[in-house]
Amino acid sequence: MKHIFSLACAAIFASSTAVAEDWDMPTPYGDKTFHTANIVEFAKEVSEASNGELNITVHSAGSLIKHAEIKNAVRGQQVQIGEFFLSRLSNEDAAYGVDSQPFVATSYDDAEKLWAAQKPVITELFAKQNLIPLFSVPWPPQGLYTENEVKSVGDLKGLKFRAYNAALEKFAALAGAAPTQVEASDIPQAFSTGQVEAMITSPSTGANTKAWDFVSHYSPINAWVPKNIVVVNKAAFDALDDNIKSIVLEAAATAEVRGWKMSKQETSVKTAELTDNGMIVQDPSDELLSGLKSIGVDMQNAWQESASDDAKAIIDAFNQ
Ligand code: PCA
Repeated sequence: MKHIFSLACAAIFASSTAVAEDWDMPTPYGDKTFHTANIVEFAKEVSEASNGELNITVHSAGSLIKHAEIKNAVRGQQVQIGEFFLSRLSNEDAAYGVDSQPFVATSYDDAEKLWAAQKPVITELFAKQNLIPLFSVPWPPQGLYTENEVKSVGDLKGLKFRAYNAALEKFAALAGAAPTQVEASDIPQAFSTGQVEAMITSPSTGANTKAWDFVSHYSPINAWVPKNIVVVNKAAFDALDDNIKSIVLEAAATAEVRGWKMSKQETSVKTAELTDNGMIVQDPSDELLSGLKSIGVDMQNAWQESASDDAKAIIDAFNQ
């Protein structure tokens, strides 16, 4: 009897260890970031719903894989799943970058509409790299951080400007500023060492990096609403049992809805945090806004020339 029992235990143990999976999930963003809180909750839901058969460990702030390498790390199965800033892939295809084009989609409603048009196109592009997009969540609308009040585009001239992707680099350069790429987690150091003196980012990233330590003005220019995306390696996903696959997809759908909600809440909460810490939060002047928008128009024209038909179709669908 005892023998049969231990055999049974061994069988249960063997079968559960055979199917239990441990996945690593790198993200460039730190623990204070709402995106990170959202993916930690996603991982928890998957682990709970699967009774520990799939455990996802989130590695924040670029601790496991640097931002620039995350997509390829998932592709090469160095990790099974990961999060990154979607428009960083615009050098591979313009379709990845539509959400970071200045003044195309500037509100959450726009962003939702744009994502609906973008999703099928990038899903196909990712499939060619054996990647499956699971969910995507926007950052709050992007605003301008400067030491002095900016009344027109001319006031940006020569400012050392922090950028996080090619579109922002181009935007800053066209505005006469001097852009440098800096990861979100390196922002405080970049300001304190004088590498940069201005930036465009969300109130979330501004508050999380204590922008008030370096600059005194914030202007919610709401120039675009860029997204993070979570992708999974197709082979890793296909290797899961069907019920675990469903659990992952369900948790992903929940995380997308929760993430958009969190993002919207962040906009007001984090803008208030900037004010509470002494920053002057000021709507942009008409002159500044129209100057920035005209740079956006030039960028959009250039974008149209470089984009594939599928990428252009995203914008057409969005404009309908
Ligand atoms: N925060 C990230 C991306 C966009 C945002 O709001 C960053 O500044 O790097």
